[in-house]
Amino acid sequence: MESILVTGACGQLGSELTLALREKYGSKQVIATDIRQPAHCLHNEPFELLDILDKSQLQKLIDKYHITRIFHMAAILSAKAEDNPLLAWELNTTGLLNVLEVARNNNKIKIFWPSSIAVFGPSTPRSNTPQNVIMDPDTVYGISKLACERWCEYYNHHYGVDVRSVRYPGILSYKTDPGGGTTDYAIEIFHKAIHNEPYECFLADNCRLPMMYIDDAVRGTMELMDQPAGQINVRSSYNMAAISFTPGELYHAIKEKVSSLSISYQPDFRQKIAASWPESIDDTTARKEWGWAHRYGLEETVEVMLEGLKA
Ligand code: AKB
Repeated sequence: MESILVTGACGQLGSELTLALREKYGSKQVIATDIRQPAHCLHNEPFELLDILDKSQLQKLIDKYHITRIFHMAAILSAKAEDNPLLAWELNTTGLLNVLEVARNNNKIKIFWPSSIAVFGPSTPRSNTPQNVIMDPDTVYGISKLACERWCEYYNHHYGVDVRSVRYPGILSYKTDPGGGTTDYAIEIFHKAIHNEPYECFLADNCRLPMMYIDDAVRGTMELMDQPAGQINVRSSYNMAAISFTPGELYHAIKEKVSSLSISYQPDFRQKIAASWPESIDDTTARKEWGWAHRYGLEETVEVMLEGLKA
């Protein structure tokens, strides 16, 4: 019987991942943790407060609940990380190292840790970016994610820790707000659309980025964790793709359903971050090794986002 701990369980991905894990394994088997319990958190018990920098508290929870899997989702995202680079580095890297260390001392624990398309940088080929390629991220978030990928591989190769990871693109969801990412525009625009308000986009009209609907991201994450260990050859992080679009294309796709929507463009510092990331991702390795396949195209994503927000 699995006993699962989720860090960052009140965040955008953590919330819906916790709900999906509870659906599959039963509520009591999934311990949601976060540094605070915000009012909008999607789930209740069992919940424990956890600052991921507090390794002894993490160890206490592992012992208390006999944890067998950790989904370590707590992180500071790309745009927010630029406000406080040292805090972002500390939280993103030491947080993961604490999780890897508890797993090193308990070989029953399997870990999921999310990387990001932010590991790529200005010198990376931007179109159909391969699994293995030059990586020179120039954001603190990207630097921390790349360092963490190296740590994951190190702990797997040197200590046999069963850690698995994907490089998430921007994630679209309607149940919980995103928390300070560069791809957040793709959610904000839906909120404006359903309130019949104009949208001022902080990225340029033609800034193409890889994106994914949250149900695909959650399902893919759970599928990766269910594979036999021998099938997982990439222990840094897998490229994982679904759709790619620009703000202009997303605007037109939404406008087909909400004709009142209007948009203007005021690119800010996030445009420079986005311009250093890939436009599209080659995820052949994930598709071959563990059968990753997305289900939501742009049209389906627009439909489900609008319906969800209206409801
Ligand atoms: C962000 O924009 O920071 C995240 C990501 C792509 O990792 N959504």
